[in-house]
Amino acid sequence: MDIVNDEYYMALALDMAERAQGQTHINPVVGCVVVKDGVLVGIGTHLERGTPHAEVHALNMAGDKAEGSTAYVTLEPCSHYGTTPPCSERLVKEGVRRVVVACEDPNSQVAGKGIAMLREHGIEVEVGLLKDRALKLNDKFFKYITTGLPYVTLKTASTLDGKVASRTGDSKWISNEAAREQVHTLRHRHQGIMVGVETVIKDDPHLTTRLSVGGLNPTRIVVDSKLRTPLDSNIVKDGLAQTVILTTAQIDVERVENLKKIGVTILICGEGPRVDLPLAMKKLGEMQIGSILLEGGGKLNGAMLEAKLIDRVILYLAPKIVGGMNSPSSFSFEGSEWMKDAVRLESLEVELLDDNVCISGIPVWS
Ligand code: AOF
Ligand code: ZN
Repeated sequence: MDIVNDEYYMALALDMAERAQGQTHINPVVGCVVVKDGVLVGIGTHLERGTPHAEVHALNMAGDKAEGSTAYVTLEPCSHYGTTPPCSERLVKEGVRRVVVACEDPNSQVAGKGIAMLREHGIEVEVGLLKDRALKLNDKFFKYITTGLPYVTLKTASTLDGKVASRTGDSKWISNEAAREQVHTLRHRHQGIMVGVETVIKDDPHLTTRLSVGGLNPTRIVVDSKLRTPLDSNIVKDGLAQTVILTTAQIDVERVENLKKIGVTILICGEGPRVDLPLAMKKLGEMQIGSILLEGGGKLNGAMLEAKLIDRVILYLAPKIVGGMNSPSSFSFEGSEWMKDAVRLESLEVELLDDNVCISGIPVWS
């Protein structure tokens, strides 16, 4: 049985925030719980950018009971006038006695100022309860708000020998249903989904989110230096989400116009011959794409890895060995000369999904 204490209530606030992942655009996910004399009197979650913050929902629910209460918040309450007035001010106004915060907000407009404001008004503030969980929950927000660059998750599904197709190119299916459902959850939780043009030509995917409960479709991003994306491909004509093509200055003007006419956004990323990937990330960040799920193919995975543009790697491994001297693999690049120079993953997590294994970690750059 759970024991009712600070951690119990903070865990509830984190649980609520966790469920809203993917729907807050470039904003963080935040949960807030208000407790008065050991009784839950208000709960709230930030649901969508431009709508009230978590604290506002919870305090509205608590009403008069907020006075003398404890508020548990997964992220430092804001101190700035953004789309909404500052939450710190509201907590003061409602007469909250104590605020427990899981982690600070690195947004330079806030960054400690929210906590300071609360303390200045005599509110008791404790910071750091379940901090690690809170930090992981908003890893995408933290990267974007501090660098202006999207957080990139590389996802790949392969056989045990690292192949993403057989020697004849057959790839349906490598991973099992549970793994494929997780991938759609990942799509829902990222603002963009990125693939190489070869994938578009070969598979003609929609790159949409297909979960049993629906979900948000990410912006489709294609790395296509020579603008070979077919005008009749699904991502161009299905109208299910925005499509952005990353290309170079070495392209045919008429083709650009044709694609623009049907609603595709074209971003010129360098003089060529290849797409300048660091520049592409900068431009996507400027478009307020704060997170990207990279879904291959192997060459693009390799290039993104070599450019050190990956923040998390998620590998789904199926218990199969397919072989093939030239069969495509998850990572296809020149590679390092020495094993000591291999890209290592840290903070490793391993999950068993029926007979598939999911290995996830954060790359360490040497
Ligand atoms: C909070 N509680 O629930 C959230 C916070 O554009 P705005 O006005 O929504 O402001 C967004 C910024 O506010 C965001 O970058 C982050 O620093 C903070 N988000 N703060 O106290 C919340 N979502
Ligand atoms: Zn706020």
